[in-house]
Amino acid sequence: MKVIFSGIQPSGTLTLGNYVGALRQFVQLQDDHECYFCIVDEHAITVPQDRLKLRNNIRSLAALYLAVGIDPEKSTLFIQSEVPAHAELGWMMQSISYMGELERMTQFKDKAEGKAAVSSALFTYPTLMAADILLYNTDIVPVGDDQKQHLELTRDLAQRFNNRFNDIFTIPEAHIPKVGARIMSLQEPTKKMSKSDENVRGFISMLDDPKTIEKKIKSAVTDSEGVVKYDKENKPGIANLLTIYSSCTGESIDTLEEKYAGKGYGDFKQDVAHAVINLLEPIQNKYYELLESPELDNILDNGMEKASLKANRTMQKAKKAMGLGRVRK
Ligand code: ATP
Ligand code: LTN
Repeated sequence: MKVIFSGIQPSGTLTLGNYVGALRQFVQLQDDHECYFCIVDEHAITVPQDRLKLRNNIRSLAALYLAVGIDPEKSTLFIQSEVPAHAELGWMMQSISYMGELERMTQFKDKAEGKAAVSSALFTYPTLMAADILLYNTDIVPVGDDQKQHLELTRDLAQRFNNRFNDIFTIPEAHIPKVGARIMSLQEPTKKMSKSDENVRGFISMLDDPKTIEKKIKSAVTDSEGVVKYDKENKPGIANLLTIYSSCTGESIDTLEEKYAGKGYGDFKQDVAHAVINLLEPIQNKYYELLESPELDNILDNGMEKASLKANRTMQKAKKAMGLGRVRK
């Protein structure tokens, strides 16, 4: 069975973008793959975090993973910082990566831009991500479009390690959805929808109530043409709403364009809002049931054990290959 690994940062409440670009695929993949899904809290601290908020976000993300349908009988769900091998292999990956290749990462450039204090961890972030993936002999990494570059780097580092030391790591491949790989901000439709956006009207949180969802979609930036047509260049707002609608209901964008031919943006936006609400409501109900339950802790304990077992095995091989530690006499 092929191995799947993916991670999400507990850096805020997940957005519709996270669901469509990442989470939803995870659920589909777990039936016929060995799956590891990780709450990457060590990635979240590459930018300042409030201690209590981070704690809450970690638990909330675990509950959301389960609420969307991750089944702990099929998949291993765990918290990155509870498996120390991640940070350890991350360090080893830093030793084989180059400043130049990390400087090219667009996520770093975007997140560092205009900031007075940028942590060195934000810069080396992709080496930790490579470690996450490589520890599990991962074949496939389901992610949104924005992670493509990090995946390329992970492949380069794995190949470099294998050539330089010993053939230990599987070379992973990215798995990017065809529709919805990049849901855009509702306020600035040329920017990706992001859970850490300062403008909350830019994103739909997976926990937003129906009224809020309606309000956000109604105030989404569009254009003055009044035609519901997919044109990413000239009508990025409408193109984004069409993608959202299509991702929520499964109807193709062509079908939707036909359905709204001759109709205004008002009707269209109302229906987009309903599609989103219908998708999120059952997930939210399940989420609130799970959040405070001890069952959630049991699942995370089990996940930690299962993940550690596999990660530690890879760690031992990697250390030996690099010449770290000692051999008993
Ligand atoms: P942050 O804004 O806090 O950096 P984020 O919202 O970009 O975070 P991540 O935790 O970095 O979310 O991403 C989790 C997964 O969701 C990744 O696979 C990423 O590719 C995917 N993803 C994030 N935003 C979107 C989006 N707007 N559209 C599609 N997929 C997305
Ligand atoms: N870098 C990713 C989150 C992430 C991840 C991973 C995704 C960390 N480790 C391993 C897939 C596999 C992000 O910012 N979305």
